[in-house]
Amino acid sequence: MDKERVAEILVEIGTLLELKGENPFKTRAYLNGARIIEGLNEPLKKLIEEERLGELKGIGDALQQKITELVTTGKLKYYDDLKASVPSGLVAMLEIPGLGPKKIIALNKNLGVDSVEKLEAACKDGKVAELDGFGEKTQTKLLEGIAHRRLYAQRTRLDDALAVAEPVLENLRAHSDVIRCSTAGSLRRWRETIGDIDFLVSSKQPANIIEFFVAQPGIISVSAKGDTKASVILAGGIQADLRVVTDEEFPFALAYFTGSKEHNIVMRQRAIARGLRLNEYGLFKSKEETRDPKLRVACATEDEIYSALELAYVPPEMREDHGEFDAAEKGKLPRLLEWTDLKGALHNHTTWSDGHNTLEETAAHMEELGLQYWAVTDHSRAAFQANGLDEKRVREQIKAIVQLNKKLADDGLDFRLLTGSEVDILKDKLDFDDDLLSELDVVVASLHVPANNEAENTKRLIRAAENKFVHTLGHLTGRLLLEREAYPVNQEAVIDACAETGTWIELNCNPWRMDLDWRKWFYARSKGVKCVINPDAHRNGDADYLRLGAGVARKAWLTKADVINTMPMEKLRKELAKKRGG
Ligand code: DGT
Ligand code: CA
Ligand code: CA
Ligand code: ZN
Repeated sequence: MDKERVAEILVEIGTLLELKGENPFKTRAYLNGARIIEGLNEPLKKLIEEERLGELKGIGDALQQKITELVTTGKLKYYDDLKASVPSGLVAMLEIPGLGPKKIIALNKNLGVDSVEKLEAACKDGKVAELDGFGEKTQTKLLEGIAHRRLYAQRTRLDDALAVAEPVLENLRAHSDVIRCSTAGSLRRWRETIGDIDFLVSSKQPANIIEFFVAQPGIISVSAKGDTKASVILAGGIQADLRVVTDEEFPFALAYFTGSKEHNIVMRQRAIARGLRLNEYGLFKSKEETRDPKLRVACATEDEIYSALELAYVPPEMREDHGEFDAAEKGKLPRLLEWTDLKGALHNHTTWSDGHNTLEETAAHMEELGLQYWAVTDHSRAAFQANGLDEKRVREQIKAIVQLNKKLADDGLDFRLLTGSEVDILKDKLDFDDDLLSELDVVVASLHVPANNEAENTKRLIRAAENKFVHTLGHLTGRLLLEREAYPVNQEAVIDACAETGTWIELNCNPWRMDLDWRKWFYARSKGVKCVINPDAHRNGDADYLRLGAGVARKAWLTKADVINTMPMEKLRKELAKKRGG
């Protein structure tokens, strides 16, 4: 490890200590130490070997030992532990202009703010302005800073990307010069985060399409504009690329720009193996790179390109070179779940804890959507910051739901709410005892306050899975996309335990989470673990996340039979009873 990296880590330690509210002298020692190491004019390694680190003024015993560990082992346990002990949301807040550790601590202490998102909400509610040392002006500046940071952030969550892409796609589709159009790239492949949005259009009038595209509402700036290509920055700071091709080229361009790059590489190799050439302009009867239309193998659709390469059609979500070629060659691609297969959801919140809609509003909305059931799994007692329910309130809620269901039945409706809880997994037990859990239709168990220790978290989750009243684990890794990493956990071990105990695993399709990750579902499926796609809804509009979740489930190769909440009500009730021995 070179001295620059060592210095960087020392600075980071100083900042983390500051965020923890440690004594300023300790913090300063690390910053000083970093400066000294950076300014060395002999090799750090030599100093350590000759045990002369201690001779440097300003490098005390503790620093000496840490620098030695870093340089000799390439790691520092103290640093790893420290990093794990500070919420990454607090660290992320450092990136906002005008926010230093002191202010972040004040925000955290007084308003419970521990992420950029919560800070934004607090600013919008006017709560930050009321704090000592902040004021109206600071609050406005922070909001600007947050917007700015978002504008230039590297990737965007799927929900945000879809929200800006779909209206543009609709407008393109309605344009009279557009023959065919589609999104492409990671968005069409339904990745959980998107780098830039790709649009593809076929037309005989590319210039008209380009002009129309760069004049779309919500475009902040135009970064490039050519005869058949344009790039723009959309609201929210997302970049979007448009390409206009001829209609003969369209299927080839669509396949190419949908990617993934890894998938394309294998496609191209298959073409070469058959004496052909594949690129964004076509599949050509040629051994050389070409775009000569006379040599093109006519394919009207992507489907025909796959056929020409002796493959079954691979849905865009599967194009990640995750085994799709092997399956497509053998005609063994699974028939993927469709989002309209989903009949309800088993993890949701209402005003009884931290949700925004009442039981009545929730039931009315979900019934209107054509769903059959919706489990109300408000937080348990330990989640006091989310207004978790104690036993008494859970039992009151059960009564309220039973009553509401009776009313639904009297009105001749088939839709039902299910009773439930998102019970916290505590250090050595669940937040509720089995008696109460046994009274609930649906029990989701979630780890909201994880340890900094993989074995410990793994043990807690396995213990939850072993409880026969727990139907499913909630958001297994606790990650928040683009904001917070997963807590340390042995996912395979937890999946194994779920397989053994008949516990389902949630694909939490709240777009911040998408947890369990689609890549891990390959293992879960191989173990026969069933999936529940849950929006973790906190307001009625969150039911829309089911569509996002189904897309991500398709990336995981999940079929209707793999997903519990595709079952109609009566079958679901039987499944819910199974683990309990019913
Ligand atoms: P993103 O934007 O980072 O979320 O991911 P993509 O997959 O949308 O990547 P992007 O926008 O850079 O390119 C769109 C597609 O174009 C990509 O999925 C595959 C294709 N593509 C781009 N560059 C290359 C390349 O160098 N080789 C190959 N084979 N394909 C490429
Ligand atoms: Ca892209
Ligand atoms: Ca792109
Ligand atoms: Zn939760």
